[in-house]
Amino acid sequence: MEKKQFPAGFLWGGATAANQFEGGWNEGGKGWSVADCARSHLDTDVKDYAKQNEVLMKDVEEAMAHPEDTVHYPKRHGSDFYHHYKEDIALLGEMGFKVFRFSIAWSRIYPNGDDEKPNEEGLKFYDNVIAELKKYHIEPLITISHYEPPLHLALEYNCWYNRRTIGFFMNFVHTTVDRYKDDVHYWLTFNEVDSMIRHPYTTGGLIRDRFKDHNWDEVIFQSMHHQFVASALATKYIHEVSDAKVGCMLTKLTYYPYSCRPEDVLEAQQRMRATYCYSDTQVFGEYPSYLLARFRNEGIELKMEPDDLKIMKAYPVDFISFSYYSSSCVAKNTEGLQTTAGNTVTAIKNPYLKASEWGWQSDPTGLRISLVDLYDRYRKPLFIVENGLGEKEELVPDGKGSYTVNDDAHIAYYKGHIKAMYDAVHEDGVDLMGYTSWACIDLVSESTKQMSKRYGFIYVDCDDYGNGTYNRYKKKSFDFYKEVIATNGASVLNEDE
Ligand code: BGP
Repeated sequence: MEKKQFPAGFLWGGATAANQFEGGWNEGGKGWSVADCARSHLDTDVKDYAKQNEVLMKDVEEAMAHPEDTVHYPKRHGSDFYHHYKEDIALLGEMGFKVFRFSIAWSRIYPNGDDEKPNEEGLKFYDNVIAELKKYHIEPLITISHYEPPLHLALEYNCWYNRRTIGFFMNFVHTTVDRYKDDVHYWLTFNEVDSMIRHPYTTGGLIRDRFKDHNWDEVIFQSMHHQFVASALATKYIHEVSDAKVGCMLTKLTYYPYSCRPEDVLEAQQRMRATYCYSDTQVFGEYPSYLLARFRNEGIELKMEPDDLKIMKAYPVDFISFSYYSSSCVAKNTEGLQTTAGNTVTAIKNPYLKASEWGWQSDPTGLRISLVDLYDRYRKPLFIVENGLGEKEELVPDGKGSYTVNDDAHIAYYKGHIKAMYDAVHEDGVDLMGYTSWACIDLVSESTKQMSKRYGFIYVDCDDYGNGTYNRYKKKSFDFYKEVIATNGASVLNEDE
């Protein structure tokens, strides 16, 4: 029988984001970003997302008053990629990565966001990163904005709520695209564009109590509207100056009805649409009718310039990228039902799935369902740019004078998801460009700001308080993934035959 494997040219790799990975937060001329003021939640329930995502002015002032504090603001140190990039990329090269997803810290290039000129030292850092990637024939996949707006834009302009931020963002886009266009073939405009709703501070630079007199939902959708226009303008520019492909990036929240009661099925359908409305807007280039209905019914009035809708229509994305970690259930009547956390959401627990320590329920079949749904809906290539499992781990001697982690749970998670995506490609005819696991190297978690929620193939010796050597160690999954890439998936897909 013919060996199963992924189509030739499948882009295997891993993903990171500057705000959680890069560190060097006050070096090389970098300015403050909103992420540098994101406080860790070591003292609260890590499953209680609602409280964690509301950032007030006093929180930002407190953070700014303590520029030396990297304990409570762990994104300031991240995994210190800023000083380890050569070593890290060499390890990715050793694993045979075809693609590496990372983001460019906006405040490293424009320290305040509204500066006249870019920071040359910041640009040089990414020149170096890209040069290293080239050495190992690794394609860069760049997220232009991943939770990193310059803090100054939040304080001076209310960031994405203010239309002027489109212009500031486009300066950043012009500078980075001009600089790196010869070496970059894949760009994503905004990470999880929908996350404005769940963490408006990190995504949109929106500080809750600066909008006391406003309709908060209107603030969020207005800010998102500015991002939709900015994304279309960025796509236009990238297409004008290069052959690169541009993708949107969606948090793929997959909901099942808790029962076959029609009301539960309807509830699940509504929730799924509430997720799809963002990719619908970026792929079809227009607001879907059901989102417009919501605006109408809730009295949300967006301020638009005459050409906004034309711009959105004229420059939709080329492909759809998304994150997928787990699935959840929903019911019309939730009384007496157990809940659990997912990626910045809380929903009904699925009795058939196992949850991680953070409550996220692993569900490889849900990935196949998600791929099929997205492809049927859009008929454009898909790219899984985040998928992984956060686990607590321990370093143990590797018997060769160094250390390792026996991360069997990661390996099991990847096996299940790789098989599911193969079925989606092979059986269901989905056009899938590639797969970048989250995160290929341990980094600070977004939702809880913990280092101990470890995703990587590579362990970073640093704890939740920032203590450690920041040395890198290969986990057991390092060789596993190396083999997956070398065999284009065959090592997993044929293991039972
Ligand atoms: C996605 C984000 C990432 C990320 C990941 C895992 O939503 O794009 O930035 O970190 O989820 O979430 P967490 O870090 O909270 O475990």
